[in-house]
Formats: sequence, C-alpha cells, structure tokens
Amino acid sequence: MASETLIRVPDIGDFESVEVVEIMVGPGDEVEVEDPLISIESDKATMEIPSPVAGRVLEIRVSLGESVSEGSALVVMASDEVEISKAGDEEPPASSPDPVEPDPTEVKPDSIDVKPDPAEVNREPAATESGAPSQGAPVPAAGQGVHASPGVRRYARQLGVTLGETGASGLLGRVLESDVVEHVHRTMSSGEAGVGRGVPPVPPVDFSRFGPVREEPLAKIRRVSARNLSRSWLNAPHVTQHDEADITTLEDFRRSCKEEASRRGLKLSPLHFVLKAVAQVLAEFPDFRSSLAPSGESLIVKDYFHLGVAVDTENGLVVPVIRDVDRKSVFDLAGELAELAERARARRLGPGDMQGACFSISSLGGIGGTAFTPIVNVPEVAILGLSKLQVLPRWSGGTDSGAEAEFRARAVLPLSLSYDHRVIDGAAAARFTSRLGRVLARPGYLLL
Ligand code: CAO
Repeated sequence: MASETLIRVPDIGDFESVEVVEIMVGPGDEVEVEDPLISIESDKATMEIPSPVAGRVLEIRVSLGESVSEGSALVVMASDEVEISKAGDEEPPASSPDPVEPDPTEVKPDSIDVKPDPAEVNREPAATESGAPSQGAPVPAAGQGVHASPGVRRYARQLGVTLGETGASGLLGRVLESDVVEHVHRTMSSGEAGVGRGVPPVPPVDFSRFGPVREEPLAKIRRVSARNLSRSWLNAPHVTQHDEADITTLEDFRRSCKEEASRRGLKLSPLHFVLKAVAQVLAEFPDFRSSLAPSGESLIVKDYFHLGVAVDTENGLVVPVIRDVDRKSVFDLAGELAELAERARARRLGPGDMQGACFSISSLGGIGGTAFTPIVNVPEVAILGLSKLQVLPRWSGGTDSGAEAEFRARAVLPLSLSYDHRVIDGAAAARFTSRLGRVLARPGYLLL
C-alpha cells in the first residue's frame, strides 16, 4: 500500500534561505525517481531538487518566491517505495522553517543538481548543457514537469519563455537552450512579438492549502475569449472616455413605438437606437472604424459599417456582427440583434457571424452599473460600453425659448468609450462621445 513520503530540502551546502523559483509538479502528478520537483535559486546558482522516490504528488508545501533552507518541507508524495525511507528516521533539522506532522515518511534527496548561474559562465552549446539524462516520462502540464537543466530553466526565465511552450529536442524530450532560442526567434517573427513578453507569469497557488476547492473546466468560448481579451489588453494601450447622453426625448419616442414594435414581434431597447447613432457618428470619425496596419505605420480605414455587439451567454462572451448598420432601420437592427443573440445563446453562430466588425458595442444597460471599461476588440481600435440609464437631475441652463433655468429630470445614458491610444487621442475620443451624445439627445439627427 502507498505510504506518504515528505520530501524536504536536502543539504545544500552553505546556502541559507534560497528562493523557490519553479515548482515543476502539481498535486496528482505521477513522478519517477530523479524527476525534478522544485527549483531553488540562490545569488549564485540554481538547484533542481529531484524526487528521491517514484509516486504521486499529494501536496506542495511551498509556494513560488518562498525562502527555504535545508530541511524545509517541500512535497508530500504517495509512494509504494517505503524502502526508500532509509531517510525516514531522519529528523528535520532544528532550523527547519516548516515543521511537519510526523505521519508522512520524510525523505531528503541524497544529492541535487547544482548548476552555476548561466549568466556567470560562458554559455556552452545547448546540447552540452542538458545535464543528467531525463528519467521516466515527462509530466506535461503548462510548463510544469518539463525536463530541462537548471541552466536552461534559468535562461528561459530570463527571457520570459514558458518552457512548456518550447520544443524539446533533447534526449527523452528534454528542453535544450537551442529550443528556447528557437522559440524566441519564432515568436519575434510571428507578428505576435510583444504579446506576453516581459509579463511575469502569475505563480500557481495550491488553494487547497486554505480550504476545500474543486476544479471545473472552462467552456471553450470562455477559453477562446480569455485568449483574445488578453491579446487585446496586452497589445493596445487602453484609455476609457466616460460621458453621458441625455436620451429623454429618445426614450419618449422609443416608448411611443412599443405597440408598433410588438406588432412586428420585436422589443426596442435603447441599444438599437445607439447602433444607428454610432454608425452615423462613425461616418464622421473614420479613425474610429480603422485598424492599425501590421507595419504600425499606416491606418486601414474601413468604409463599411459592420458593428460587433457583445452578447452574454452562459458559456461566455461572444461578439456577433451586424452588417451595414448604416443601411438598416432601427426595427431591422432590433430583429437582427435578437436573432443573433438567440443563436449565440444556442451556440449556433458560425465563424462568419463573428467577423468583419469595424467597431463594437458592449451593453450592460439591461443589467446595471454606472460605468465600466470595456476591452477593445483588437484589431478594432474602439469599443463603446453602455450602462444602465438613470433618471437624474440635470441643469437646463439658458434655453432658446427664454424659459428659466432649472434642474430637470432627465433620462441619462452612461457611455464608456475605450480606445487604442496608439490610434486615437483623448481629444478625438471626447469629440466622438460628445457628438454621439448630441445625436442621441436629438434623435431627429438620425434622419439627416
Ligand atoms: N438602460 C436601461 N435599460 C436598458 C438599457 C439601458 N442602457 N439597455 C437595455 N435596457 C433594457 C431593455 O429595454 C430591456 O427592457 P424590457 O425588458 O423592459 O424590454 C431590458 O433592459 C433587457 O434588455 P436586453 O439586455 O435583453 O436587450 P438589449 O437589446 O439592450 O441587449 C444584448 C441585447 C444581447 C446586448 C444583451 O442581452 C447582452 O447580452 N448584454 C451583455 C453584454 C455583455 O456581457 N457585455 C460585457 C462585455 S465586457 O466588455
């Protein structure tokens, strides 16, 4: 029967308080003897702590960045190799910063692979740096359980490369320095250079140390949109311009259309009028319907008015596209959006339904909130967020009719325009939302 084995930091010479820089395994991983478990790093060297036993990882007792010394508890394993507990009698040194319960058999690896800091030595060709040959099958999981020497790990970390994303051309799937270099070259020349570079990874945390947890798979839509949102966020320097539109007149008009809409089997929401108004304002502000050319030296201005609309589904966010918004009536737009939203929620949208937008709108108005900062759907350069309209007092100022200035109850629609600051300046964004506000305040503009 498998017994629990606690693996501790072995004798690491004169080093005190070294930092955990990589955790190569996670709970549930199967490891072989000598598979690397944890990498620790001092000022001078990186050390990989291998597993002295074969078995299954039950628990990680350290976290990234934590300081450890000889005797610190690292990993609890379930192992059949009870005999390995030749070290089971060993007591943790008095200096152990992490006293453990007595039950798991305690093991300290006999020896560890200590590599000098590659920054301090003349780097040899990668193949000579691969260190001890790999033992057992690698445990493939997002950079964890990947076989590589400490020098290669350190080199990859310096370049911000995740080892699991590189090739592994060494013996038994070991990652070599040349694999890291090749990965960097590929990324630089793929047009994705910049994405994720220099962004420190979020260290994995074993939440089960703090209470019960469960892991649920993410729906595919959510995984895809997570990647797209990160890409947009990392590529486009975002700024959000907040503004408001007085849509009191528009709301009166919308209510007056209710019967006609329901005769057509439709419901009109403020969003349908905003779509129409945005198309009109986009005609006056071509930069807002452009994309930055891949060279970064020109703008590709689109002379079509296809608008993406973010739709919330139980599986995540999708952005179907309504084509030629400028040529459609508000009723047409209401019908088309209802149909697209229904298909999105039934997961019946095709890829073509989600392509070709020159600008997007994300409306949380039916839910609530006063403002938010939507993420631009890159390579578009701007996105308009709508929040819930509120009836608020607004100062009328002087009026043409000479009526006395006063506070009046107005239906106010919050606008949040996020834009890519590489393409759009703050002044242009403020002009865009002001113009949109004026069009929405006097919907007669939509007829012009
Ligand atoms: N203020 C107040 N009420 C609003 C409103 C606003 N800005 N916008 C819509 N409403 C009202 C509608 O009129 C409707 O009222 P009734 O039930 O009385 O008719 C109700 O809110 C629900 O509207 P809706 O949200 O279903 O319809 P819509 O056409 O306005 O929006 C859609 C359609 C698909 C955009 C929306 O359902 C949706 O999925 N929104 C979420 C988008 C999202 O998640 N964005 C966040 C992305 S992060 O950037």
